[in-house]
Amino acid sequence: MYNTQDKKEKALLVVVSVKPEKETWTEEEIAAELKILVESTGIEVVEVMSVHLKEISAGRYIGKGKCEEIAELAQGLDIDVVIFNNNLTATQQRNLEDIVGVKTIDRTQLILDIFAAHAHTQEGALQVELAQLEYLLPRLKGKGIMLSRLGGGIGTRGPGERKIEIDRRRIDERITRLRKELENVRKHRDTIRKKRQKEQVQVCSLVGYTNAGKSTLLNTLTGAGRETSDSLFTTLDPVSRTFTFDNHLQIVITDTVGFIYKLPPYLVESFKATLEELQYADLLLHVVDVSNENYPKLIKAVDEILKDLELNEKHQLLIFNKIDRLSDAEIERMQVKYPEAILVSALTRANVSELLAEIQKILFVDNKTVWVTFNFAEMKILDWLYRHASVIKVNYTAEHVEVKTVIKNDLISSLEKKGAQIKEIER
Ligand SMILES: Nc1nc2c(ncn2[C@@H]2O[C@H](COP(=O)(O)OP(=O)(O)OP(=O)(O)O)[C@@H](O)[C@H]2O)c(=O)[nH]1
Ligand SMILES: [Mg+2]
Repeated sequence: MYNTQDKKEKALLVVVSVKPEKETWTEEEIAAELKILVESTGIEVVEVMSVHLKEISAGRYIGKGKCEEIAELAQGLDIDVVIFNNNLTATQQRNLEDIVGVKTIDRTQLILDIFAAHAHTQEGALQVELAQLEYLLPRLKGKGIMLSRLGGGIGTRGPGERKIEIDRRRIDERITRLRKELENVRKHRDTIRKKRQKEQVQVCSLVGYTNAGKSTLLNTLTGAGRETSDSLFTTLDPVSRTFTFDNHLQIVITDTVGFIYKLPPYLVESFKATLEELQYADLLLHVVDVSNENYPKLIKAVDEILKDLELNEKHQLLIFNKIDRLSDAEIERMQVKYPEAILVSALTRANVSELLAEIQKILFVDNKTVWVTFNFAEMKILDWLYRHASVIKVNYTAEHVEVKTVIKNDLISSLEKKGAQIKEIER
């Protein structure tokens, strides 16, 4: 899908580790994931080189000798692109490319290129283009870079591709326009969300590492016809589907962009509108591919991103997916180790009804409808309620704010600690 030419582009990967080690992933794990990412774009990985450093060079990231080694290797192996696993500054990238002699890109550009190729809808395209431009801007210095270079890192045709040179000012203008358009998207979302809140619909959001099987699970549950694939970052646009339980209770399930270890900050920033949806979820369905032997670290990587997004306090249900690839003994061992997790296969539907029963229990059994009262000075309680409960009605009296809300039982005490008064309503 990326390479239209018959000849596959050839890549040399460079995995740099800096001593003392700050990484929680081993060098092998990092290299393996980078290889999968690159190969998912249709590029052939010819060689993986590891570089050990005591200190990062501000100008080149790695030492001169190593650069020359890479240049030699690239020439000998007929390499088209050198891909670094770390992020490079504009200066480092430029200097490296000068010495190495072939196109040299970093991990952020690789991921941006993958995103660009997968942005099918208008919103996805807007968000990716914004991320690409923000990444490009500091790289414009000195050289007149063709914007067509964007998304051109690995031979893709990103939405930002233009044949003409665009200067910094025009990029700035474009960024402003994109931000404005995304703001409209956000407003539209807000309207839909408010309607849902008014109707008291509970929302579950699928989160998880890229390729965990989130979209497949959504399809299995709702027959949504979402695109799924074995390539990474298949889903970029959030989608919501209604699911109705046998007893007619309804919930909304949303699918969203997958996470990855060290998600480039540009992407978090531009995908704000998408990720914002998660703030309003009543329950996060954290899907994990347990057939990946590195799964504990994938869980950790996702939890770290959730923490950065201030979503770590949200109720989370761990869903271990792809158990059809495990032996019975492995499944049993896993269940003992993670008693809170629900083990399923989105593909074979194994255990999916248990999953649904658990979701129903969390969303509906432990809930209470209450009036929450607090002083105007405590308006942050209202924000908290929007994030943690389902707000039905807000009344402003002369002295107080009164909020009718449906909230999980176990959250009531933390609400009282914040200084709110709670009155239960019989239903
Ligand atoms: N064997 C097996 N494969 C599965 C299962 N669930 C999903 N897959 C496969 O895993 C791959 C990724 O599935 P997706 O549903 O696209 O994953 P995703 O989490 O939505 O990925 P992104 O949108 O890229 O973040 C696809 O090839 C699916 O067919 C499962 O239960 N068992
Ligand atoms: Mg998906």
